[in-house]
Amino acid sequence: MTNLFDDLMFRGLIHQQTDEEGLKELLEKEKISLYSGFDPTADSLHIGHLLPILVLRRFQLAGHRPIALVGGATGLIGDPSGKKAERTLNNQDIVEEWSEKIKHQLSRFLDFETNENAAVMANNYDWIGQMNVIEFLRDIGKNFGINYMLAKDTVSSRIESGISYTEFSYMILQSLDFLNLYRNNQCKLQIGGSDQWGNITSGLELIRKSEENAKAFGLTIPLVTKADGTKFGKTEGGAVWLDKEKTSAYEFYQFWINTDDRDIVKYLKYFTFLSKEEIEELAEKTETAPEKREAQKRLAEEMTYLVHGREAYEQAVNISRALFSGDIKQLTAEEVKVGFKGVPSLELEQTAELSLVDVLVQTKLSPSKRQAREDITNGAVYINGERRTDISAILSSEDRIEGQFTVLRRGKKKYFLLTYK
Ligand code: 383
Repeated sequence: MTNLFDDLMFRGLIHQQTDEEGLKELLEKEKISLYSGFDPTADSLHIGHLLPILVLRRFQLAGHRPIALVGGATGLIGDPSGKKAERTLNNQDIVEEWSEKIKHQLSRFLDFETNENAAVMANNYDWIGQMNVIEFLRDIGKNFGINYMLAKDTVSSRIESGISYTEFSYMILQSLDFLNLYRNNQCKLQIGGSDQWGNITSGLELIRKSEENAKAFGLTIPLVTKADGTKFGKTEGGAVWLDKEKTSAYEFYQFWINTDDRDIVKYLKYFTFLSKEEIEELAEKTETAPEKREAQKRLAEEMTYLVHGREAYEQAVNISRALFSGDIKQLTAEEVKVGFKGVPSLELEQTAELSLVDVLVQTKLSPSKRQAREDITNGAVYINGERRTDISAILSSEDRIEGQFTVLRRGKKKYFLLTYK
């Protein structure tokens, strides 16, 4: 296997480092512990969290020990990094519930069983939750000069618009985590997105002031950008979540399939564990036969497989194929539900026996009965992917997939879903 550092370089995964030479030397010399933190600000992680998680995994595959930290305490405070406005505070019991979910999600990506360098899960509530104010201000606060804190981007950018003492203090808590993990887990490196640079370096500052001859490091990962200038990880439906109840495996698969040719090589390097050779081969295919979208298919496969597993990946491919070819009949009811999420729908009585003409009008697929008849005779109307040309057709139970859905289509892409009570 290639050297970890060279691999990270090749993939473009390093944005800033506090001491490049020093870290390179350290990684060659010994296996280290490193950490990255995730605040429970929602009930699921999203695609924006993937890069640091996967970098932790890259370190683990190279023999180092990753520590995944859930911010049970910091999630109660709110990181101002990258935020233009003050966050609203979430209730304690909600944050606790979200912490558990996020812990569970994180655990999928790292190996907690392996002998030598098993991953560690940490929650900063364990050491911050019980800390008292006097201890906090005397032992920790004394190490932070106000000028130093005010000079941080995350604070200085908010002086005008306003920042509470609560969010202002956030960096102290994250610094305390680093010091704590440095002392108790021999953790020598913290990684994070580029938005975390300020918090990471203030942690190093605290370690330097608190420990004699301390040597610790910080490394940030670039912000994922898109060639078209829009924000990465957002679709019309909002964020792309890692929880498949929030973003189905099919939607997740589609997200990656839709990657722009101009971004594809970068994303293959960032997100997959494919080798340099495999990536170069896919880059070549994008050059010579972009219409085949081989690289996009491979990226979507790798990612869906990694996040949702084999079965979900196969289901996503099956749905995509059926929607592309129009062969809806071969889908299961579950697949129809997932594949047609967001498509307009209507719930009918179990006993409903409606004429196709009436249904077309009722669902507004056709503007009038006359037009509906014309659409049918013209061959523009499909039921579960099969063309229907009989204007006197009645929709019966045979037109229901597993008794639950009927997929109507008019023309090339106007879909409507009928469900039954
Ligand atoms: C808390 C306590 C620590 C170390 C880190 C934290 C969390 C950190 C933060 N991170 C973001 C988050 O939680 O807010 N203060 O949503 C995101 N991260 C990672 C990465 C990223 C950052 O979880 O850039 C994207 O995913 O660092 O925005 O002791």
